[in-house]
Amino acid sequence: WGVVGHATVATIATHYLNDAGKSYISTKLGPGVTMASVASWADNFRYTSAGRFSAPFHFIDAEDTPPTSCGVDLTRDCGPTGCVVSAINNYTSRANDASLSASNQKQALEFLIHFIGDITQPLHDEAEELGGNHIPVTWDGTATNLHSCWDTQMVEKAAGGTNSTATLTSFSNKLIAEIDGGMYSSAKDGWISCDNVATASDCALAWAQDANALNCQYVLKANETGMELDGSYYDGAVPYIELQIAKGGYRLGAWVNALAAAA
Ligand code: DCM
Ligand code: DCM
Ligand code: DCM
Ligand code: ZN
Ligand code: ZN
Repeated sequence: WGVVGHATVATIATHYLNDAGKSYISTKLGPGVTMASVASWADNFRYTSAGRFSAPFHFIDAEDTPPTSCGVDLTRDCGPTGCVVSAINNYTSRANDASLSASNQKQALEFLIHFIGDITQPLHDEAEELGGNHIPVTWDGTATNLHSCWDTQMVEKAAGGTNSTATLTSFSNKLIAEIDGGMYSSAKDGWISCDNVATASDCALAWAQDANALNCQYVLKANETGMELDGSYYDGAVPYIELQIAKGGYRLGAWVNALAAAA
């Protein structure tokens, strides 16, 4: 996801923190530092020389065959340099590792806030055409690629704007209302059925499988090269985008509450 997606995930997560979760965030990130304000830090860090090691942690390249057959195989798909599943496992453990410096624990939590968002973007759980980066499309006539549209253009259109407090507040509140009493109210318990920070790798693999399945259901069904996405493709995608962002936010809130309970 781009900045709006990550900030929305973090804003939704913040809404679901219990008292222990709120105090955990304040202790680890520093007083007054919001989850939304650090949610895209990992995307800046990965392009620095110090942060290059973390670039593979944003995705898992599932070598499946969409749209016919989808699936993630951790042994096959998580390479020696790591992937989003191993990163969530590593940083879940590091966030609560009292033997690490406060700054390393903070960085671990910032990575988690980001990766629990990225893992719900279907194309971050897919190897095909480099997660869609190599599928040329147009967005309102401008040349781009399928991955970028899922990360940014379609999210901004669904949110009603680019990154601003007003956009984040309205988009987050809309999705929170659907979680609490709307179309997600019966699904939400299933989103956090894996909530044991001691089995983070199993949970993250289940989350990757869940998002990867959407590549067969919708994301990679329409893959004629150069297609215009700002039309019927967007209309079909928006329910999945909202679902995945709501899911990431609700899960992240529960994960932080679980980290706080385990600390
Ligand atoms: N690091 C990490 N995960 C690990 C070990 C290290 O992300 N399991 C990161 C934290 C620092 C960098 O590597 O950004 C260097 O770590 P250290 O400070 O432990 O040398
Ligand atoms: N930052 C962060 N977590 C870190 C390092 C940096 O959230 N572990 C944020 C704080 C600043 C920005 O990234 O807003 C730039 O930080 P730096 O000066 O450390 O590169
Ligand atoms: N990406 C991905 N799978 C890959 C490579 C990249 O999901 N195998 C994601 C990470 C970024 C986007 O695609 O969100 C663009 O990556 P980059 O800037 O590395 O080209
Ligand atoms: Zn991306
Ligand atoms: Zn990312």
